[in-house]
Amino acid sequence: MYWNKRVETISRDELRYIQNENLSKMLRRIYHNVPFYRSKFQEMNLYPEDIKDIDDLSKLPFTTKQDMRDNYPYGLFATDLSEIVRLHASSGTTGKPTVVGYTREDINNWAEVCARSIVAAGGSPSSVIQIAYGYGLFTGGLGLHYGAERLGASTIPISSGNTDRQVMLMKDFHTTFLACTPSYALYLADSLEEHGISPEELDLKAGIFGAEPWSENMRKEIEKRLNISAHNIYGLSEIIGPGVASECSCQNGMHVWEDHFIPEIIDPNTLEPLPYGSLGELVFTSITKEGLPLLRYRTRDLTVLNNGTCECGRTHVKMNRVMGRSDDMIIVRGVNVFPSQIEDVLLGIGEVEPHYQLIITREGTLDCLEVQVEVTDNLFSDRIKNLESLKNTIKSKLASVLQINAKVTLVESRSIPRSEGKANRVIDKRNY
Ligand code: DLL
Repeated sequence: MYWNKRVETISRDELRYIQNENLSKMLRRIYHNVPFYRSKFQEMNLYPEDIKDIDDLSKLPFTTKQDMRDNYPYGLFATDLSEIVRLHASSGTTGKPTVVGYTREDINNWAEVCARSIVAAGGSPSSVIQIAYGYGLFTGGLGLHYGAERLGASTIPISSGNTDRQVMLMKDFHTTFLACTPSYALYLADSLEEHGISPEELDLKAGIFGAEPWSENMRKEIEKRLNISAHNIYGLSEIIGPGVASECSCQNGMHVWEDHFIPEIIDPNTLEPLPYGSLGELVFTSITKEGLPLLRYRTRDLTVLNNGTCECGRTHVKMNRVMGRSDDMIIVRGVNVFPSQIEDVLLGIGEVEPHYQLIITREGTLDCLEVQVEVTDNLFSDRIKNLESLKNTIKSKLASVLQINAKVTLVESRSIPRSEGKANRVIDKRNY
């Protein structure tokens, strides 16, 4: 089953023609409308007309999260704010979030790629789709919501959390298709078990899970415990949100919807493009975006692109599951966290030393983040009451910046191991 058979099974030659056309249009748009890109082109003595083929992409400059930060909030938008109908945001590296904007046409294209992704994973117009990704500034909920509605499925916008209610609705509304993070899928499985509901009593058949790394073993567990087929879906706010790439029934890699997003793999150190089959950093150029088209955006996600044929008939290249990051971003309960954001909060509070460690564990199926931070000798020997109040201040500041609750442990000065090189601030004990 396809959502858009013509495009999903298009010949590589025709696809390339469309990509070249759209790339030219996109380059003209950013050159004329985004001063940041115009000056980059000028520095390199380049004009949009110099780039005639996607093979020439490697001549063009990259865009990074730092560029988004430097141009906060709207500096990289290629349209007037009056054309923007939606804003979303994801974690920035420090206090300010990364802001993304969509025109009506962008929302339209986003619904299209999400509909393709849901159908590739086994959804159909007769599906009952429970969307348990967060709604709000996070792109997961609303992105897939529009895709599910575009498909004509019965869409349940339940958002994340409130697990008892999720379980009740899943049973009573005869949910057939689940969309949430893979760790939440396992949490729901636990909850079903607690309620004494076996997966056979449900109508669930398939699901799309993403927004955080997961493994083949985790897939097996989700499939067994929920009695469904579990599919990987990838995306990032800067490029559009969920629906950049998604898995078909072959379950061995995610088709990148290449008529909208051109993927490249580069060596994160030399920044040189690498051939298909090599492990490296994924880079995207969004060629149809109007609101915020990005040129060679460095995702920092490490993976492999494969251009072999796929049994499902789709011709778009496949990316392997994300194997790591080329920066220090971690994902806790589906929320992106940069250690630098935590450092920013800690140093802003004073009274604590600039020595901290983040310990991530999995309790049952849920991620837990513990922030251990050294406090000054004076304070440590101080009254418990003061320590408690400092701990609470840190906790609530972290919650407002990160949108997740972290456990805060105050430790004695010099008790966190020092490193001679790059400080190892993150200890990830999760077993994916
Ligand atoms: O996580 C968009 C999304 C929502 C994707 C729902 C899939 C489903 P951001 O919050 O901007 O956007 O985070 C993007 O999350 O660069 C990856 O590091 C990670 N990520 C997303 N999908 C996957 C996946 C959404 N399937 C960042 N596997 C990306 C591993 C993923 N990591």
